Amino acid sequence: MARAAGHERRLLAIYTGGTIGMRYENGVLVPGKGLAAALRTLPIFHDPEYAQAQDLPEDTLVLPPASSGQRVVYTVLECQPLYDSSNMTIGEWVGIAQIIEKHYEQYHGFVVIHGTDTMAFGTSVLSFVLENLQKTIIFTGAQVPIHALWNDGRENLLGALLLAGQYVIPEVCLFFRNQLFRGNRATKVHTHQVKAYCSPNLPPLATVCADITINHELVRSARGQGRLVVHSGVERDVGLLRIYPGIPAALVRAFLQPPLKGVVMETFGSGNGPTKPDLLHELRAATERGLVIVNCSQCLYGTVTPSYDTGMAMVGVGTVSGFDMTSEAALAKLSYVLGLPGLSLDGRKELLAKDLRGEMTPPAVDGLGPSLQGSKLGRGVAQLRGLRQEADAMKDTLVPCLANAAAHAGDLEALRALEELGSGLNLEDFRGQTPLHAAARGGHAGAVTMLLQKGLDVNARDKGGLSPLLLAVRGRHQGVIGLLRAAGGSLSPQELQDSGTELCRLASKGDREGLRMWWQAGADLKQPGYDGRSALSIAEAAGNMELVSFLRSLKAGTDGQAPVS
Ligand code: ASN
Repeated sequence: MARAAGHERRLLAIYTGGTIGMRYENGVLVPGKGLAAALRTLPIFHDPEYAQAQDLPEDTLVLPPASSGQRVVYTVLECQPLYDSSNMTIGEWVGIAQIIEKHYEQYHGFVVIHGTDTMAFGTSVLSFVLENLQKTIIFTGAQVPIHALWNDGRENLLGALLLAGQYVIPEVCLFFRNQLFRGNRATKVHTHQVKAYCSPNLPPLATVCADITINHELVRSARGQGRLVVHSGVERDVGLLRIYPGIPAALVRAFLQPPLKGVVMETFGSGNGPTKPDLLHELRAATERGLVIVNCSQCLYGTVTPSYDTGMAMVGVGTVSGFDMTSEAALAKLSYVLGLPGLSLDGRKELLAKDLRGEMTPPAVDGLGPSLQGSKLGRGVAQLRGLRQEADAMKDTLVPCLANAAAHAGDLEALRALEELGSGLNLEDFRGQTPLHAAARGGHAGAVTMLLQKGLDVNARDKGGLSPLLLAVRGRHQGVIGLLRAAGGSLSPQELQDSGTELCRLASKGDREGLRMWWQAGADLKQPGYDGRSALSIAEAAGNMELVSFLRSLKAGTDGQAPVS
């Protein structure tokens, strides 16, 4: 997760319908057009002066400045038709994913304004069909229309816009009543209270109160370096079956008939079901002819564990454990996995048992595969596979940190060895720092040159918005600063803006070398500090004439900035 850098952040707000924009017709609520026009009249949603000065188009609104001074500019795309989300299907959610794909490069993030009834199905579907997501997507809506005098829509929409505008949380999220949830972990739990959503098995990714608190360790880092991929070919013949006491086998048989290809079965407690032979016979017959059954619990909290005979029976008939997934997530995952081309049935079951998008918490050690639980040999194979998965996961976690340690130490040999492991060097550690950040921080010109040659982004920003160039300035690594500048490195507007106070501090200490580093990195030495004074005025006030003439000499012939060598 990163605090987003840049003065202006552009969002696309996709309005699909839902109570938030609804109006009464014949005494009942129906979707209402013209949400952007309504928002335009509300000062918390639109600053007309800024919009006019920037000549923003009619469909584009801008929030008043945030405390950071950042502007969130958002374009409202009103879908046609607008839906009560009870009428939405997987087709509409894939459609939203395709809208995001079409506009992906134009915007920093996306807000999806949606009805609450099926929002968790929508967020779950998008979480699977979007692969290599690098930007924030936040669904939100309301229990009371935004047009009502008192409503929850304003707060929810404002929070979603601020979070999507100011933070890079590369996940499909759901924001409701001050809490940002991972979309495939959330579920609607109240028909009309404004605290309509909860995330039973994963704490919120962020909470918005007096301050925004991000739960950093929960936010998944961006996966893959490639382009966004939208998996539109989802399987629609999937279903949800809730087991109830005494459910007749004949009813289950009727439900499991073709063309159904996958079923999420909601069982009791920790995944237990009735062990009536005729019912088990129907379930087994279905899995044996290739129907995929995912076993989820009817309980909101906790996970599926076969600790009872009645739970083991569900394993025995060939179901796949849904662990602690919500039914919404399980159904969306089933559609996604069954829609992937070219996989065997066992391959699909294996994917279903894996955590793909943070949707579930499989057991840490004995992650037994779905189709390998019957025999001793099968369990051995599953454990071996679990070890391999763990090793892969460990590699994914360790390699970026090792690469950064090697780059920081200037150890080219270690960097080459890590590159040969196959993940390349274009990696980010838990702080969002690339090996180029680390090499710049360590001041190793050789490592910097190598990493630039390997194509690492000279202007990559870490989760705090810092560039390799800024780290080189802080470390006073003159040679590295020159290399980064020559490769197109520049300080971000935020870094430049923040430099004023640091320049004044250096001037007050008479630190010529420190000032030279900033100048070399392209900072404007006239940049005022927090009290409006510049480094020069501080040097003058201190009577440090040597520093004054030094600062004047640096400025000569330029506008205060160093030329790029
Ligand atoms: N029926 C509405 C919908 O899902 C409920 C809401 O948005 N609060 O579209």
